[in-house]
Amino acid sequence: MEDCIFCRIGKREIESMVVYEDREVIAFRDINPQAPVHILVIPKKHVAGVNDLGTEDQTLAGRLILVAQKVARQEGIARNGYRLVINSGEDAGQAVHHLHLHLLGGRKMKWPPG
Ligand code: DGP
Repeated sequence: MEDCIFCRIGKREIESMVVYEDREVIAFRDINPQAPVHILVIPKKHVAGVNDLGTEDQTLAGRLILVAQKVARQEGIARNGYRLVINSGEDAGQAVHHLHLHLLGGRKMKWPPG
C-alpha cells in the first residue's frame, strides 16, 4: 500500500520515533499522545484493521500484544499498568486504516472510555 502512512513508517520512508522493531512489527510514538506514554504497535504488512485479519494472521496478531508487553516494560509502565486499545471502524474512531494497537500508560485511566 504505497499511500498508507503506516506502511511508509514501517518502511522508514516517513520518520517516526521508533521504540521497537523486528522483521514483522514496528512500534513508534504516537504523533498526538493521549497519555505520557502513547505508542503504536503495528504489523509491517498492510492489514487495514481487525475486520481484515485472517486466520493466517493469528501469530502476527498475537505478536502485537507481546511486543506491547515488551515495550511497556521498556517504558517502565508495566508494573503500574497500561491500556491496550485497537479502534476498529467508524464508531470507534479509527482514523488510520492500517491495523495498530495503542499502548497507553503513565497516568490513571478512566473507565468506561469515551
Ligand atoms: P486511530 O484513531 O486508532 O486510527 O489512531 C490513529 C493514531 O495515529 C492517532 O492517535 C494519531 C496517530 N498518527 C497518525 N498519523 C501519524 C504519523 O504520521 N505519525 C505518528 N507517529 N502517529 C500518527
